[in-house]
Amino acid sequence: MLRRNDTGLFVKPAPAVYPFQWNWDSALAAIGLARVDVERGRQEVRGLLRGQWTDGMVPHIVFHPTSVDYSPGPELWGSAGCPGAPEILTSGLTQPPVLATAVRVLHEAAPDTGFLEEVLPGVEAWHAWLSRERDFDGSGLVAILHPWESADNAPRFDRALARVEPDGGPTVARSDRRHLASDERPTDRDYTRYLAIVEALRRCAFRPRSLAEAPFAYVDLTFNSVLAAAEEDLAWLWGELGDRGGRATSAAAGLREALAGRWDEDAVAYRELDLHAGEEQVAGTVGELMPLYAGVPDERRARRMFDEALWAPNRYGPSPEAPWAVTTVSKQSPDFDSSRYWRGPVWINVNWFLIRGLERLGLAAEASLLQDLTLELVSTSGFSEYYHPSTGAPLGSREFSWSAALTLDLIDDLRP
Ligand code: 2M8
Repeated sequence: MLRRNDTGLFVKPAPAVYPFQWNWDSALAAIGLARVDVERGRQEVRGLLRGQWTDGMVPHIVFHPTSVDYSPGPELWGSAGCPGAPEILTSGLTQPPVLATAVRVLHEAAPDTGFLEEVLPGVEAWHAWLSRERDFDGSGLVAILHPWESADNAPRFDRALARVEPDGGPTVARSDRRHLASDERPTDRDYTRYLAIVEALRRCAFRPRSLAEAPFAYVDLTFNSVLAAAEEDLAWLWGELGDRGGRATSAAAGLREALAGRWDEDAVAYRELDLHAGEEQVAGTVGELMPLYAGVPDERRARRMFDEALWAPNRYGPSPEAPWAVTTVSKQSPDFDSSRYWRGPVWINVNWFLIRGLERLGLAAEASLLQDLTLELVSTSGFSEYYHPSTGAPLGSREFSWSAALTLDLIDDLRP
């Protein structure tokens, strides 16, 4: 299936809906490719870095020249007119930085210091850019400037998004509508605001000097947890080249400490922050458990998070009415929706992050429970973009690359 989605230049996230190179999709694809074709995995990393901007940002979409019908496409971004953008057209946003982790997995599968010398400076520049450009409140945590930089229409963004003035955004046709059921996708109401944010950011070439130029700014814990783990992996990779990786080592420690400071004892979750509202919140989405992936809680706290949140039937865990876990939104939340995109369905990448986090914190039995359930889900319903938590039915696009790639990674653990 990954081979079918392989254009030769990059692996498409899915056959028709997402025909270009998306950032974290590619990194997650490379993690799976490390199990079957390491050189092809390295190509994925190289392809993504072709889209890097001179200031370090690795964009969320690289529009490799292919003749496909996708909207909103490169014209929405106008990257060619932005200082520091590469020759190849890209979006002006970024995405959770899984790349360093992918490079580490590739290197562990087949060590190649030549490859590290080639790609680590780019990864380093991206991470440095994130802390330089996106730490708006000096907390050590970075902000996303658009829901497209994380889990698009997750309810945690609703309030911040509602504040965005929808007028002024361009009107574009949505190609997703031609391929997928509209009740499984973000609404038009959300979409007009997504476009209005792009329009506002485009006015400053996607480099707001202050929050006043960014209509949406959110300290997302999925993004920050992925970054914390990636900084640690980057420091390890520099070590393979005999370098101390000083910036990455201290960034990893700083991020972990800042994440730890977001713990909410009553909610048994970590708090996120809408920077324009200035209020930390627990909104009942799985992002609040993601610091598990970065090894933030100690074993005791991680166990509590597992028992009282992640695996709790009334929150994210399996229940008689919804046996497939983990849900992306707590079942207690009034916003829980079993079919709509990031508002409830089960996603394989989320499960994979949590499995790896539980393992690193010493919760091997708990990690296995989630791993078994995840593998059962893909064997029952195939490699879909997301899944209905009650029926396990495939939702969104079929033949979704990261679902297949991460399955390859998970089954590799089962080899004797
Ligand atoms: C989704 O995002 C795109 C826009 O970038 C969309 O909604 O059309 C998200 O799930 C995102 O996380 C993912 O990287 C992308 C491609 O799979 O699709």
